[in-house]
Amino acid sequence: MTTVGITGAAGFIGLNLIEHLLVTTDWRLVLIDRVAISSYPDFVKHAARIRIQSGDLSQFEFATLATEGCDVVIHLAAETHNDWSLRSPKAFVSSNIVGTFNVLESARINGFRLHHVSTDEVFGDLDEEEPPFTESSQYRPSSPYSATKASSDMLVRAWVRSFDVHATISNCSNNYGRWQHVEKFIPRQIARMLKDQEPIIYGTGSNIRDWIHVEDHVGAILEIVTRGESGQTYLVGTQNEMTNLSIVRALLEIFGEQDRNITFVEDRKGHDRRYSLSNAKIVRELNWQPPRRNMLDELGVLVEWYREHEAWWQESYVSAEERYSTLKKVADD
Ligand code: TDX
Repeated sequence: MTTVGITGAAGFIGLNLIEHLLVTTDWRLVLIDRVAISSYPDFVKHAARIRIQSGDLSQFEFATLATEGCDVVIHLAAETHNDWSLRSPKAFVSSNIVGTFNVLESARINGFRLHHVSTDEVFGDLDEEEPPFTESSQYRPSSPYSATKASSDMLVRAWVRSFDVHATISNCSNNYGRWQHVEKFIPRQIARMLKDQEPIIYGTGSNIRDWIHVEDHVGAILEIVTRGESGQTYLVGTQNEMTNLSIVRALLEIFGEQDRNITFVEDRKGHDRRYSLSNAKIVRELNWQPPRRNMLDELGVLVEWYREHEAWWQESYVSAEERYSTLKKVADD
């Protein structure tokens, strides 16, 4: 039976991946995260095939110990929020660069295959009329977050070439779906509207993101894990480009509050204008079927999910909003 390690298991993509694997495979799972995972979805009935490893991947000994016995490791663990990276970049270097280095060194010691999950942000941004990024686009990261993810991708490539580590990389566009932290754009706006507060948009709201449902991203990761070729990078996008303002307007419509005010705040520093990814390679080489979901319908489902799971996000919401208000104070000073 295959044993699969998942780093960042308690995070947004991790939880969706675990739920999927528990239902669709008989794989043994090693759930690796700094954050306690036991309070998340009901894993009790699958306990026999789950091992939990709690600790920090920036510690080498923990990384090698946690991944012992794994045939494959799907590396999701990362600090991921651009806004926080502008304020506290050091944590991003530690988690995203040192953490990935330790996972790669563990791959040499423990002999597992690695799939490294990365982001479209490594390529920087695009103007409206430019064609989507491809696997050969130049790396031009804009924020400390994207620079550390770009660095981690480079480490993976070097370890494949220099040490014959078996590894694949995927760069995905913006994800939406269940279990996303309320610090991020869509859940933040949903949480605010559920609390009768105005949505908050950076700048004019004209920035564009290419949105994919997290369950479709999970499907793409598994295609790559099972059929991807070592040393290869695959871009995962759906060409579902939306402006931030159009998403907020869609959410207001779902809430039946088209007339509610929107608060436009000072723009994020270095704010990337547009992301867009070509999925031609993963479609051609792995026969991945780009999903055809209607995002507007999915947003309605998501609003209901966040309404029903307030107990899960309430505490994070309070601390994220507190953190946002201190960012604002720094900007005002
Ligand atoms: O309150 C907000 N208002 C707002 O207008 C927040 C939190 C964000 N925004 C804007 C900034 C972006 O243009 O919404 C857009 C999306 O913001 P985020 O959710 O912070 O995502 P983004 O910066 O696009 O980065 C995301 O995509 C790539 C993820 O956070 C990364 O983890 C992923 O790698």
